[in-house]
Amino acid sequence: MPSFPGVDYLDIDSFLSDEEKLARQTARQFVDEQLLPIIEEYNREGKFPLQLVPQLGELGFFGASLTGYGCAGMSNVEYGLVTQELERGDSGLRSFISVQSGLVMFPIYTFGTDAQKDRWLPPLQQGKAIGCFGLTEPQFGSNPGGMLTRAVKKGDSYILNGEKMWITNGSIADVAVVWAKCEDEKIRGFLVEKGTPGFKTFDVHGKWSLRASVTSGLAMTDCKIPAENLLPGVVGLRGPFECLNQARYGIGWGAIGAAMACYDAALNYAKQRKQFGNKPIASHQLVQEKLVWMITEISKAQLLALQVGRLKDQGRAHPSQISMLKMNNVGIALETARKARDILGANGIVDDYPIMRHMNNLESVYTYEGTNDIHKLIIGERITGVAAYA
Ligand code: TGC
Ligand code: FAD
Repeated sequence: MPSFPGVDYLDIDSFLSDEEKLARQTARQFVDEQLLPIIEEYNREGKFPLQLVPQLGELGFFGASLTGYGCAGMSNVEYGLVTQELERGDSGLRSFISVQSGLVMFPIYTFGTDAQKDRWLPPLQQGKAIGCFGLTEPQFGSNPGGMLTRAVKKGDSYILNGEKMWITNGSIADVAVVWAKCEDEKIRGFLVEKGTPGFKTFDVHGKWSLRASVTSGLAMTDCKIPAENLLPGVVGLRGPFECLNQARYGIGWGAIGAAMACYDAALNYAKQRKQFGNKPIASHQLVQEKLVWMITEISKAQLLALQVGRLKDQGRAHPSQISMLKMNNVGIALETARKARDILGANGIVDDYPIMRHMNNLESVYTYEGTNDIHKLIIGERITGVAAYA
């Protein structure tokens, strides 16, 4: 299969360094050679392609922007370009990387003890261990501050009780980063290992979205973990939110990849498909208008991602700027997928083409890591000074 040529209407490549283009090319080749030949089958069967995980580790994609512990030390822009390519393949694969990197390795790296880092970061980086992140609960999604999960200190242990829901990688994870309220009503993070008595997982079935990704519930019933499994470096909701900044950033780039895949499929189709005589549908103004909307929004999304990435590399990205990146880019990717599906007519609904899979995936991406509307409210609070959540 020839390598994907990319989508670069504004010559944004001229702003990228050779290292950045190399990181993107590595991920592009991996997706073209390893993921695309199998993804429709895995999506149809509702399975995650677990066999790809060690290779993703070897390529340095786990914890890519961290340093030490075998991590690649990529810049944020390099990491973003990697997630863009991975999500061009499938949002499920990018989800796996986002969770492993931004939601599991990042909190251990940033808030963990040396012993926790030594124990978990090398195998997580290599893909020999898998992690998950438990913040959302059945009754608390957009407002995790209301969580019911409790951690009570008893001697040299913590006893955890509660339920987490919609947890990516939950049942395949060796370690779960679980956020729970302590007796002082403050939220803290804990490492819960697979197999701990009182810790159970169950998978969510019947998903029409992110079918090639594992989504689970976590149930903790008098689940006793050693006190040294507390992440000591942070207290309060700031802890999980700092992790979300990392993952939301990768999603903002990743969504461009899904949009690129849909645009590319629609453009190629429109140039081949003929109706009303011998002219391809690409020659009609209404079809061109849709393609023009897509390439314009993809180009704007690329500029937004690159600017937030450059700010992040300088340590200057504000969380609300990352919210704009996630909100805008997932929104335009979903709309791109819908317009692309339209251009393919009936062919748009079958998995001979990637469009409907991306469209369905993007419905989850639109909701997780802060819904589209929650990000509007975050930006609204930043510009007006008034929080409008409650
Ligand atoms: P609020 O009172 O505003 O803040 C509490 C504390 O947190 C601080 N903070 C942040 N710190 C760093 N980064 C951010 N983005 C932060 N946002 C807030 C804040 O300064 C405060 O600190 P302190 O020290 O004063 O205590 O919190 P709130 O309860 O009013 O909530 C605000 C709101 C709605 C924006 C927030 O709750 C929110 O973002 N909700 C969305 C929930 C969400 O995104 N959940 C995601 C779950 S994980 C997931 O979906 C993974 S998908 C995985 C995959 O890719 O497959
Ligand atoms: P709700 O919060 O109930 O929102 C429902 C609707 O109400 C939305 O439209 C929302 O925008 C709107 N709404 C809510 N509050 C307001 C308000 N104040 N003003 C205006 N509108 C509002 N969570 C994890 O912790 N870890 C994971 O790994 C993880 N993976 C996920 C994987 C998948 C496939 C999915 C679908 C979800 C995952 N989540 C995960 C959960 C995800 O973060 C939540 O679904 C998300 O935060 C929204 O919560 P909710 O589904 O409870 O929706």
